[in-house]
Amino acid sequence: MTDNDRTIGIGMVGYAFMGQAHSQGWRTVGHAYDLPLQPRMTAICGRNAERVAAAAKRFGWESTETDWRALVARDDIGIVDICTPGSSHAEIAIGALEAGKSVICEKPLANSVEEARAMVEAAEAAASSGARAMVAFNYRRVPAVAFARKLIADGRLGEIRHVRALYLQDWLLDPEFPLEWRLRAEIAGTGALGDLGAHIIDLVQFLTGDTVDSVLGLTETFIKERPLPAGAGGGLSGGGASGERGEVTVDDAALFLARMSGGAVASFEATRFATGHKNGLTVEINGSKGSIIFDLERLNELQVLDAEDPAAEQGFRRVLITESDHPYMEAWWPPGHIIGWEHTFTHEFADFIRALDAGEQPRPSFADGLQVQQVLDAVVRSAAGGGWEKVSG
Ligand code: SOE
Repeated sequence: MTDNDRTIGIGMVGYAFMGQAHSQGWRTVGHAYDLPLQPRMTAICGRNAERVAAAAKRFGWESTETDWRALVARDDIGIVDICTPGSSHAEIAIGALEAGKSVICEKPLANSVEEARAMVEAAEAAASSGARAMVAFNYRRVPAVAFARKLIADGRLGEIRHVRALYLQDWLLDPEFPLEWRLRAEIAGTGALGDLGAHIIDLVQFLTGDTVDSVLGLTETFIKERPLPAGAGGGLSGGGASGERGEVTVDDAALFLARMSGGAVASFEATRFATGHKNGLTVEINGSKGSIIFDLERLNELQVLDAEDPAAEQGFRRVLITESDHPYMEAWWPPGHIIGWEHTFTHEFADFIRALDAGEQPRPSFADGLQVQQVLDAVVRSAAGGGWEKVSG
């Protein structure tokens, strides 16, 4: 904890999986890092008063709101943290920015390019008053990823030729798994593409420093109908007990090839049907002087190959990214004492608070989020039309 007693109130919207993960980050960040500004867990917001009160108690928030408009109007809130499904991101983020609050918003930034563009405009308009906006691509904040970024930026891999990025889950294997919000286009936008594909698009662009220029994609929905969840509302008729089923309106899997702005070729695969893979995110990058492999399930490690080593000694080295001078690791434990997935949120909040205090634009910005949205959009167009699509800027 810093000696500094300047504080900034956080108002978080949403209290499900991401709300819980972000709460953990906010609880920790001011204790782990010496920040110029102490975050305060001022208020948590959700539509159901009883449930949001229970979440506040469990996660450590000081007060509750049941309407995001009331939250963003509060004088004791400086940062609004959006952990809701994609369909509400634009409305809440724009409302918060117009109220002069800084915003951190879960990914993907929005459900469409138009919404994302409106969010960028709101962020640009609010910047003159000191408000800043960031999209929460948390995997940039894995120390091994940030370290790999540095190796690549320093030219250690030479010219980048190949990128292979996979994000594999299997939680939809059971055809009786209910039609939850992530499977409905009007709430989630897309399926595996936006939920998982957005992560690997951002990661690849972050790691290589290049952007995706054009794509050739396909998407598939293996199970077309699923049981309505018990008590389903929000436009779904009936639900649960009746045994009624509803249409899955998003992709279960999305695959695409890409050409990168720096000349590399890339392949991406995002799926919720990779039997046996729970949250398998891997990125491999091959350059003229070396390669790296990152695997989220071994997030404290980076595989590094130096193609300039004598041929007889060449091979991937497993580098343990736990030294205090590795990115973000100064806050944690002695070398070899590993960290976990939840630390990515702590790290992203530390970066966000520091940027805010310094009057700088935190990255990834809403403009970065818009650019990822444009890649997603190009994949959707390509999957529908069957041909290569340019990512439109
Ligand atoms: C579910 O598919 C999910 O929780 C994503 O929404 C997250 O962004 C990802 O980090 C893990 O998987």
